[in-house]
Amino acid sequence: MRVGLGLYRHMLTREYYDFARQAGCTDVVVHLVDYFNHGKNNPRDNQPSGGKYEPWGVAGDSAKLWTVAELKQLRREIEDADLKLFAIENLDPAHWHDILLDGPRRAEQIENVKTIVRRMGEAGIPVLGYNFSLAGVAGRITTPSARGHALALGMDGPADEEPIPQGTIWNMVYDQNAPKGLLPPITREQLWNRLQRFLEEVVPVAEQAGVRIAAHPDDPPMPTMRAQPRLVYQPDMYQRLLDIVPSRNNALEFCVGTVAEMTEGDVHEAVDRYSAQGRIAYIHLRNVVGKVPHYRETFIDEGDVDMVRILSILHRNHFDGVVIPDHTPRMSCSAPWHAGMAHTIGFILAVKAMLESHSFDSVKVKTAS
Ligand SMILES: [Mn+2]
Repeated sequence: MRVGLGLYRHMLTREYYDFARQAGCTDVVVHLVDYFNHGKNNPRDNQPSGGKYEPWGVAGDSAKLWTVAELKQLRREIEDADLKLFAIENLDPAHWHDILLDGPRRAEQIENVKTIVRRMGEAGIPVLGYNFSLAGVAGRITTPSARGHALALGMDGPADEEPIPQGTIWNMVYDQNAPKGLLPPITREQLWNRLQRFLEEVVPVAEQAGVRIAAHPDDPPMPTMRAQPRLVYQPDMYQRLLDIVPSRNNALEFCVGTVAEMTEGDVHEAVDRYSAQGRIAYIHLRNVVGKVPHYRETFIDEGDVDMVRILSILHRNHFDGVVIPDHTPRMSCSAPWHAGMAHTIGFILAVKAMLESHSFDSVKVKTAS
């Protein structure tokens, strides 16, 4: 198990790399999509939040894919700071909206994704995280509900009143000139079929390129959001995704907070089940109180999830990927994002040190049961 930090696009600078290294990380997971582009209600000093139904921002340039030279340069800059570039998280809606929507540009956009995967392989970046979701992350609210009245995200009731408008997908606007109107609703099986076709076409290319594509579950894990179905909103549904193409390269970006918010199953058992199969590429770690549609994000060391147990299960199952903090509540200081991340990383490193230390064998025996 290695410990990393997730960095948004505007954080891909030496200052943030040094911060990650100083906090004790060996790896980084980078976002190349600028979620904050023209986002009215989505400040850059926070995780992308948006309003309950407001998109995060405007998607990128559909004609411009990330080049091998750009990816290699990024990798070099990160390695210069003594870190590894472990993963790129999320595809740009501009590059694959019609794969999600089964739209007229689907064939062209499947080629986009294959090209991105091949280029990542050439640049030596081992993992691509993605989120096969129409509504994406919507319906959340911010309240001072974490310890010490820290501002944290949460949810209070379903989010189906406002369907997705045309030109918007996965929290982002990909077509600012789209005709007025709403996205027509589809069935859950139609959406599974779109995912299946995507995996059947892309995973063989990922295998050739030596890249793992890794799925985030639906966050928040509601059966529907904005009047559209969702795919992975209970722990068992991850298995269906994995079984579509049984390959190490068809993997998971396992989000502990999201799985803990699911109404069925148990997050500790799910971590055990999927890490034992060797199918988790990397982990988002965050704690939470409650389950959908009523939950609150919390600091790592409070909340419903037993983080020592999660990390000990990963250790016992020889998880060889990266654990990164997901989101944290905003700490009261001039650098709330940094403080939250450093606090979470410190906690993870302490548990990791304990698990790897021979002086704590008795603790290991106890937690491994
Ligand atoms: Mn997550």
